[in-house]
Formats: sequence, structure tokens, C-alpha cells
Amino acid sequence: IRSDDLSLPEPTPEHFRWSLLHHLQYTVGKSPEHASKFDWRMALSHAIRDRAVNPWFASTRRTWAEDRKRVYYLSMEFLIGRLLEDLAINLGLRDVVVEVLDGFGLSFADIAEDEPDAALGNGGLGRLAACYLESMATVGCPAYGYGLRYEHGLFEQRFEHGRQIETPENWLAEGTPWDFTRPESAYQVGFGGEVAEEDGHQLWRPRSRVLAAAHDTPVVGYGGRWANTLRLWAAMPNADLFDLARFNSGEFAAASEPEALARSLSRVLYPNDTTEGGKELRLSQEYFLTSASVQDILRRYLAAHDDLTRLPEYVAIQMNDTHPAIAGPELIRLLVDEHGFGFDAAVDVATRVLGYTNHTLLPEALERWTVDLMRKVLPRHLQIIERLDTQFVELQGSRPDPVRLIGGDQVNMGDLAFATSHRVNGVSALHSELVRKDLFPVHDELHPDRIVNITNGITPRRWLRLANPHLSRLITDTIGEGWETDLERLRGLEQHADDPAFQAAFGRTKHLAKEGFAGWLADEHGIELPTNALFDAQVKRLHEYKRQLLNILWTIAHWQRIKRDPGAGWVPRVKIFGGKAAPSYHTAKDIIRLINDVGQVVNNDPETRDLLRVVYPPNYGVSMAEKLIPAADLSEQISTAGMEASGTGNMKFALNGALTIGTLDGANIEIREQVGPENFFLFGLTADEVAARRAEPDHARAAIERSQPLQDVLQAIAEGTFSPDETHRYGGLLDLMWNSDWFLVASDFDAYDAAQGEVERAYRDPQHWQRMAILNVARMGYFSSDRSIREYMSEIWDIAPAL
Ligand code: 26W
Repeated sequence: IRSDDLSLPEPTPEHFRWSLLHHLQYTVGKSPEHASKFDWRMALSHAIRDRAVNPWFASTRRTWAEDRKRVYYLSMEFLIGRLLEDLAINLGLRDVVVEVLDGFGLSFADIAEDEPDAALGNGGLGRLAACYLESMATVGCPAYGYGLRYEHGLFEQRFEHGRQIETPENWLAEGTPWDFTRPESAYQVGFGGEVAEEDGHQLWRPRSRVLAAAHDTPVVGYGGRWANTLRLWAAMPNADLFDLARFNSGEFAAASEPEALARSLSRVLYPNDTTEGGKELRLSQEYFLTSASVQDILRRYLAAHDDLTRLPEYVAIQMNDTHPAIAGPELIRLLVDEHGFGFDAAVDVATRVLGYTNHTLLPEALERWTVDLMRKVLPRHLQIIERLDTQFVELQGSRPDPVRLIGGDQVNMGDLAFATSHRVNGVSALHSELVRKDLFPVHDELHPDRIVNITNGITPRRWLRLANPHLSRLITDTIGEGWETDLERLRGLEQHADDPAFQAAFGRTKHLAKEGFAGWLADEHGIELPTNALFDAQVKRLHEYKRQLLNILWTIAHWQRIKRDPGAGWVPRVKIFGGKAAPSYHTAKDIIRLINDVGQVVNNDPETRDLLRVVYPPNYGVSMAEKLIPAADLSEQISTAGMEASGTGNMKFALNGALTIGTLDGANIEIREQVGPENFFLFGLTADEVAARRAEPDHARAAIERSQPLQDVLQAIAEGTFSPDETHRYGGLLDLMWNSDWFLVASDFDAYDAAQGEVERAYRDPQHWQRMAILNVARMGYFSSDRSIREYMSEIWDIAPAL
């Protein structure tokens, strides 16, 4: 029997029904009478997964047959979320699935909701990787995503008395239907040991080895015309690590210890969105991902070629931030130590293969490893980095204070990544400019063509079609099909922006989404919301630079004003917050607690209840975003200018018809250009002004003293208005506000207040608001991740689409 003979028949309801029952019986081992929701979900997932296999095979075969260049996207994070509905939509099966389930009295939404999120990422960088995987499959870019199969993804968040509590996440507890285990694709990854010299060659003798085992998930593009692979590595102890004799003599724990240590490499995702305190386990995880992936890439290349000097014609490796930046030294090591390359030739090949995306300028987020740790974990790589450093210093000629890959006792991973890549990109126009000017000015002078900008994007399949079915239907009814893969077609909505009938229909989709979100919030958290209110949302990781503090301080000011004049015709508002703080980030956790404390007081104030609510549903993630974003009227993108590399939540909101209140930061600038400045609520200092203001002594105190509303807010907090049982609870935050305020909350407060006033006025005129919202949707085509991926393909990877 040939593979083609096994092709599945057309996915008719009859066949799909058969397939579902077949999997329920033979894969899950249940009959319909005894099947639980979980059982149905597994059977359904397998029935859908079956349909992914043929496009997957076909794409893989074509890539081999046509000997195509492939891109390898190396990332420590893939924030995927759920896959069931995503696959159903991309394979064109959603309607059939709904119909068949209906025949059993089952709801698709209900079953889909049972799937745990694959939360193998922290925030923006991880979600971007997931959008890019989906877009690479949709535009037909032959690609592999490489990551780690964390047993525990990002922690789950609860609140106790308003405080964040973290508990372990356990997405694999019930097993996942999506992955195909590939025991034959396993690699040894070495750690520690020494480097010996043997007839002029350096030989690394690692102290220990851990096995990397591949788990593959098919990634199907929209329309099912192309599929790629997400390959996640699981750490497996080598069999000899388990000491059976010791176990048999009763020392159970001791016998298992080396095994446990090996497994820890893929045990848990580091929950920090910025700093990583030089932890040995983190460096080991990064090397584990990188080494297994590079070995796999070379194995695949050598299966069809023998000349490694031509590697750059067939292989592009993209490093998602510096986390896999050891890829340069690793590739050089393999070429020199195992394939007979000279050092310079190896560097040349590696550099032409590698690309590096920078995602942040925050100094605390720039990875540096001490030389001691490097020597301990990766002694051979340290030698290679030292040689690269020497060459890099030579390249700078007589420059007095040369930039170093190794500065003092630290290896600078950003400089290393730059030096071993042929392209370095920022993720928005402003960010790329700052990467050039502030982060890598010397590198840029030496290699003026290396830095490029690729503005981030989001996949419209998940973030519009899947998340917002009502708006999607209206769009298709209005401009026809095809916008899902050609998002610029949304421009066709512009001509309807002034049409009262269309405005009304558009308004109904927003209202339905609000009811959907409110219904979920009531069921899940017992919180009732007024759906006639303006939904004003800030959802993202907690960080001082993102200024959730500015938002909650303004909320207090707003509350105080309503109380002073309850009959002034205020627009009812629901302030929605969502997001996690890194477990050790105390200031961020204080801000979470303040938001919850303010909610307690405001939501229970009978004078203001109908006009203002503050809600903070715990455990924000991809699945909550899919429910919340379509329901939002106002999107808070209020970072201190120059600090948010791009943002991608900003794009998701605008694409779903929320208006943005935001600073001139990251991709906000480009969103505002696209949607038109009259359809965007701008406020705040520019990046240049931020730098100047910070240099002013006592700028915080001066700004507070200029603003009566802000003084009133800070005084209420200081008096314990929101912490009546503990007046001084927010002493730390208040001290920060008065005496340092690095993120210029005080300096931007009045401008933000004025912009919120504009929001209020605009919302009172529903037609005007609706028009602005429609124009936002119509003009967001540029931010499709398909556009971003096509730019990576032409500007960095030099790969032509296979479709
Ligand atoms: C080493 C610890 C660590 C972990 C994560 C350092 C740095 C990070 C990331 C760079 C943080 C991150 O997610 N950055 C975000 O990337 C998004 C995608 O490009 C951007 O949209 C966000 O603006 C940026 O903050």
C-alpha cells in the first residue's frame, strides 16, 4: 500500500462522523454513551489531526524533491495557546465539525474550551513566534520551529486578597493529542568537561550528556495548502544514568537523582519576561535547544548534500532574541571540530546562515553570562568566543575603547549574536532606529547593511477569524472572502465607514463580543459587567515600563471626579486589566495588588457602581485574549516612549475595532500612521523628550506638584483609602512616584488625563466612534504577520515561497 492509497476521502459530514466515532472507539477506547468531554475532545482532535497529515507529507516531500532552502526558527518560547479550533479553521473543517457534533448534542465551543493552553512562552516574544509559524505555513515558506517541550509552561496566576499567587502549570497532565513522538530523532547534547588538544585539533570531552528527543506538531497554514513542523525537544536521561544496583539496594532517591537532573533541562519555562539572573540551568536550557537543533539541521542538510560550504544556500537560522545565540559558536565548533573547516571559513558559513532578531533595549534584559559559568558549562564554546572577540577587536582598528564580545568577566550575548549574523533586525521602525543608534552603534558603523527593520505582525486567522466570528462574518458579507490571506483587502470597508446601516451592524458585532466576554466572566469568575459601558482594556505582562500604574492612578482620579459630580454625564466605563508579574518582581506585584485593592473599593461604591468598574480576571493568557480583545472599545498602549520594542497586542485590538490610547512608542507609531492620526488618541512625551526629562533633577516631584488631580490620587493612596486595614501598604510605590519615577508616570499623567477626556467626548457620539473604529479595522492590513514573514523571506532568509 502506498501513502497515496491511504488518502482520506472528502471530509463530508458522514465521513467525519465516522472518523470521530472511530477515534472515540479505537484511539480513546470509549463508546459515545460513556464518553466524557475529555474523551470527545481527544477523539475530535485526532479526527482533525488526521486531516493535517496529508498536507504535511506533501509539503515535506516537495521541499525535499525541489531541494528547497528551509528556515529554522530557534526560540526558547512558543506561546501557542489552543490548537483545536485553529486547525479546524485552517483545514476548512469548522462547519463540518460543528454540524457533526451537533448531531451528538455536543457543542464545539464547549469542547474546544476544554483544551489547556500550550503556554510555552512569557509574552510578546513567544506569541510572535507562534504567529510567525502560522504565517510561514500560510504563505508556503518551508520552515521548522525549534523549541523546548517544557513539562510546565508559564505558571498559573491566582489572587489571594488581591495578591498574585503562582502555581505550577500542567498542560501535559492529560497528554496532548497534537504531538508525534520521534524517538529516532534524538541527539546527545554535552555539558561541562574539558577541551584537550590532539594533534593540533581541539577536542571537547563533555563531562555529561543529555539526550534530546524530538516531538513534532504539524503547523497547517490557512487553506491547508502547506504545513510545516514545530519540533520541540524533550530532555531524556541516557539509560546508563539510572543506577539499577543502587535502586535495588533501596536507595531509590539517590538512584534517580542523575535522571532527574537531566530531565530538568526541559522541566519548566523560566517565568521572567526580562531579567535572567545568570542561572546555570537557563544557560544549559539555551544550549540544549540550540545544540539539538543545529545537529538536526546539519543531519538534514547532509542527507541531501555533501558540501557544507554551500550551507547558506539551503539553510537560514533565525535566532529569536539572544536566547539561542550560542548557535554561532556551536555551528562554528561543529564545522571546525567535526567537519575539518578552518576557523575563518567556518565563521563565514555560520554568519551567512544566521540572523538575529532583537526584541528589547532594556539593559536588564540583555543577556550576559560570566566567563566562569561559560567555562564551566561550555568550555569549547568559550574558546571560540574568545577568538571571535579578538577578531572583532582587530576589526575595530585603533578605536580607543573597542566594543568587546567579552567585556570584563562577561560574555555579551547581543554583541556575539550581532557578530555572527548577516542580518540583525528590530521589530518596529522606531525600535530598529534605536537598535542602530543606542544599542549597536559601533557594530552598525562596521557593518552598515546588517541592521534592518521588520515590523511585527499578527496572524489574522487566530486574531480575527477565530477570535471574532461575528465581525469576521460581517466583513465577509461586506467585502467577500479572501481577506484572511490578503489582509489589505480590509480597505474595502473604508467606503462603508459613514454608512449608518453598516455602522449599526458593526456596533452589533462589538456588542455581541462584549456579551460573550461578560458571559464568560460571569460563568468563570462570578463577575457581572454592564455591557453598555465602554470596555477599556490593558492586558500584557506587568512591567513598570508598560505603566499599568499610570492607568490605575488615572482610574482613581476618574473615580474621585465622578464622586465630586455624579450627574455630569459620565460615560460608563469598565476598566479591564490582565497580566502576570514575574514571581520575583516585587514592584510589579505591588501594582497588581493596588489594582485589585482599587477594584474592591470602586466596585463596591454605590455612588459610582453604575459608572465605573475595575476588573482583573486572573491568569491572562492566549485564550483569555481571544475572548477579551474582540470585546474592547479602548486599547491601552501607554508605555514610556522608547521602551516597548513593538507591541503586538496593540495590533490585535485595533484589528478588532478598538481605538488606541497610546504613546509614540514601538509599533503604535506605525499603527497611528496607518489608521490616521484622527482615529488614534495620542499623548505623552516622545522618546527624545523622555531622555531629556530624565536628566532633569527632581522631575517626578515637579510633575506631581504641577498636577492637582495626581496629588489628590497619591494622597488618597497614602491615606489608606484602598488599604483601610494597612494604611502604609503602598509606601513603596508612593516613594517611587515622588522620588525616582524612571518611567515618567508623573510627567505623562496630565497628558494622559487629557487624552482620556478626548476618549470620553468621542464615545458620547456613537456614530463618530463607530466610524473611527471601522477605519481602524479597514486600515490594519499592514500588520498581518504574512507581510512580516514575506519581508523576512526577502530581506533576511532569501527564500522564495513554495506557493
Ligand atoms: C532572558 C530573559 C528574557 C526573556 C524575554 C529577556 C527578554 C525577553 C523578551 C525580549 C521580552 C519580550 O517578549 N519582548 C517583546 O517582544 C515582542 C515581540 O517582538 C515585542 O512586541 C514587545 O514590545 C517586546 O517587549
